[in-house]
Amino acid sequence: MAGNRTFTMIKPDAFEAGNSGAILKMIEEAGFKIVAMKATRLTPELAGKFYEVHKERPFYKDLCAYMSSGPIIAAILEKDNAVEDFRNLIGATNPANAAEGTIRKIFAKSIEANAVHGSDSDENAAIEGNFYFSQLERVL
Ligand code: IDP
Ligand code: MG
Repeated sequence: MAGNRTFTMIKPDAFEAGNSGAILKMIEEAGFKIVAMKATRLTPELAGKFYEVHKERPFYKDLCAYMSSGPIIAAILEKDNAVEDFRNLIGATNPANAAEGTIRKIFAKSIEANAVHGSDSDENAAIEGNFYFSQLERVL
């Protein structure tokens, strides 16, 4: 059975551009409930940990520098079929390939600075939510 939670970040490009509110509005209007949320900032080391699965990829170093370049918003979201529905809401990794009306199509600046993160599986949604939020911050 598909899980009902996913994890997202509003990335530094979208936060800096003042698009956090518009993105959160799209997320809520698509039926996701915010069950934990905070504004924070990654260090390069923490970004490296979060994206460890990509450490052999050529873009890893740049990605860690970019993700620690400014504030972000981290959130746990709830909806039926959350992981798949949220990936559909955000669109393809490269905004050039993202469908019309998706968050990345509207707000992303590049394949790297692509406005938002969305978990790719129920298992990673739980791992990523736990990375950012303590048990006390996950009371809902
Ligand atoms: P996803 O965020 O759509 O799941 P992943 O392949 O998991 O995409 O990549 C993680 C993040 O790494 C992307 O969201 C993007 O910020 C960055 N990224 C992915 N592919 C590239 C690339 O080819 N060049 C630069 N950055 C990339
Ligand atoms: Mg991914």
